[in-house]
Amino acid sequence: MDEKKRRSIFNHAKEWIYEAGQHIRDVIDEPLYIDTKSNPNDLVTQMDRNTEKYFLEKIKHTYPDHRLLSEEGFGDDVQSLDGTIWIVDPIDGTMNFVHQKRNFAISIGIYHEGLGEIGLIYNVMEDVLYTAMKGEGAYKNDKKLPQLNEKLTLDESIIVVNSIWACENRKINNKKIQALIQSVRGTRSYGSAALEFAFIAEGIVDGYLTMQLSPWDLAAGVILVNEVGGVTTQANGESINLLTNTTVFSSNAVINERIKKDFIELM
Ligand code: 2AM
Ligand code: CA
Ligand code: CA
Ligand code: CA
Repeated sequence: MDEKKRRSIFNHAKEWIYEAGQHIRDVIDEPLYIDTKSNPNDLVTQMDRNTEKYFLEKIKHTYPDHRLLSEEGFGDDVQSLDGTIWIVDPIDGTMNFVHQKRNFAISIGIYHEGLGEIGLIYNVMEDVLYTAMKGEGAYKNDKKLPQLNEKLTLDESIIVVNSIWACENRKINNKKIQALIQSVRGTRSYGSAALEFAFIAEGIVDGYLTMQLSPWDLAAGVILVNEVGGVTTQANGESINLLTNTTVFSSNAVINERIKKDFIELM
């Protein structure tokens, strides 16, 4: 994708993400209609659906040849990475949205022929927008983020983990995770994968290990992390497939190999 095209798509995405976020803030105290999906803790609200429909309408109107891959099912049935694809999570951190009315984000990753071109992650209630374009670095509210700390050591690192260490047919060696938790300075869990990637890019946490994410959870985040010199792979080190659910380990490059080698064992 040429630079002018990328810039123009970026400007639209930025305008729309701000508008969608403004709307969510405007109606944040109105009643929520909460449904559950795969299990009683897997929540969705009318705001997830309405926000996704908003992006669908904007994208299809402005870019009829672009496709949308998104969580709540209003987008396209995307089976390949051909062409330009918007990978959108209308609300990432729905449980936070429902319970806390904060700590959730809108995430947009835009890929062209399988390559990450544009990433935007909007922390809606804090009005903080993280953005990145391929080869141009990452930004927080238009301020360029520095490259990640090249002198970071494991014992000075903060790692994002959550409490789910098994899913479907994947399990992790819990003993090694305990050893990892004891080897780092601290752990955190924010409940929004998109924000967790953005926080790595910002350098306020140093890694994120999780057993199951979907394409819309990570599409923008991997672009942001990449632009500041971080590394994102599956937990076993293989590259991420943008069309399937996946394990993820994303971190500052300095601690990446060591953690994968010494602490992550899938069984
Ligand atoms: P969501 O809020 O858009 O569903 C919670 O730790 C984070 O993991 C959120 O970013 C959440 O996205 C994501 N997630 C991915 N798969 C999930 C699942 N099966 N159940 C709950 N959260 C999931
Ligand atoms: Ca969800
Ligand atoms: Ca999500
Ligand atoms: Ca979501």
